Amino acid sequence: MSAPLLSRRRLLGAGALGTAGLLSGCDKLGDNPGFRGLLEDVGQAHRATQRLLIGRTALAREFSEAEMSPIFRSNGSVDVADRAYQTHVAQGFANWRLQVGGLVQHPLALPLSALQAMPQRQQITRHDCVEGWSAIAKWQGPQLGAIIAQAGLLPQARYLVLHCADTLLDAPYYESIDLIDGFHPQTILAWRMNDAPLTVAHGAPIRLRVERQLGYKQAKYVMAIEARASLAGLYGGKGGLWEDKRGYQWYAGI
Ligand SMILES: Nc1nc2c(c(=O)[nH]1)N[C@H]1C(S)=C(S)[C@@H](COP(=O)(O)O)O[C@H]1N2
Ligand SMILES: [Mo]
Repeated sequence: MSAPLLSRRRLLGAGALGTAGLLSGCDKLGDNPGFRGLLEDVGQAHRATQRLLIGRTALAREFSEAEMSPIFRSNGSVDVADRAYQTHVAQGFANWRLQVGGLVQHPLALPLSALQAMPQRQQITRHDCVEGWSAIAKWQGPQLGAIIAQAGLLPQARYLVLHCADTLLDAPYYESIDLIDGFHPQTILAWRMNDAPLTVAHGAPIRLRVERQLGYKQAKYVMAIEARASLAGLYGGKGGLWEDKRGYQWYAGI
C-alpha cells in the first residue's frame, strides 16, 4: 500500500478528534457562524444528535492496492456533448479553469495545473452505486476544503454546489454537499484514478470524491463550485439532479 500523501498527523487529527480536529485544520470553517453554531448547538442537543454529527466526520474505510477492482465501470454520462467541454478535451484541458464562486470572498479560476500543484490526498475507497454495483479504486487530488479555504467562505454560506458539464435526464447535472462534507479530509477533487489521469468516462478533468456518500453524489466533469446559503431556487430545489428528478435522498450516507 502506498503511503498517503496527506501527513499522518493530519489524518489522525481529523479521525481521532472528530469535529475538534476538523476545526483546528480549518480555521476558516471555524469562522463561519453557521458551522460554529452547528457545533455549539451540539453542546445542548440530545446525545444521539451529537453521535450523528461526530459520525459525519469519521473517515470512510480505505483499502489496500491488492483490493482494487480490476474493472471499474462508468455510469450515467460517459461523455459530454457540450462544445466548450469538447474543445477542452482536444486541448488537454490546458485552457480549462475551475470556477469557484458564489458566497466567497475571493472568486477563483483555477487551472488544472494549480489543482495538481496543491497538497494531494490519495485514497483507495469503495464506490457504491444505488443501481447495485460497487468498485474499489485509488483516487488522488487536492482536498476540497483547501480550495474553499483559499476562496474564503462568506458567513452566510451553508452549501457547496458542484456544477457539471454534462446533462442527464434532459437537465444539467449538478450536486451539492454541506460544509461538514465539504471540509471532510477525504473529500477531494480527483484528477487521478488508479495512477492515471481521469478519463472522460470517469469525469475528466476532475470529479468529486465525497467518500461517505453514494455514487450519485460523486459528481463528474466539475466545472464550477458555488457556495450558497440555500438550495432553494436552484434547478428543482432539491440539491441535485437525481434528487430533483427521481426523489433520491440529498444526504446519501453510507
Ligand atoms: N456529472 C455527472 N456525474 C455523475 C454521474 C453523471 O451522469 N454525470 N453519474 C453518477 C453516478 S449514478 C455514479 S454511480 C457515478 C459513476 O461514476 P463512474 O462513471 O466513474 O463509474 O458518477 C456519478 N456522478
Ligand atoms: Mo450511481
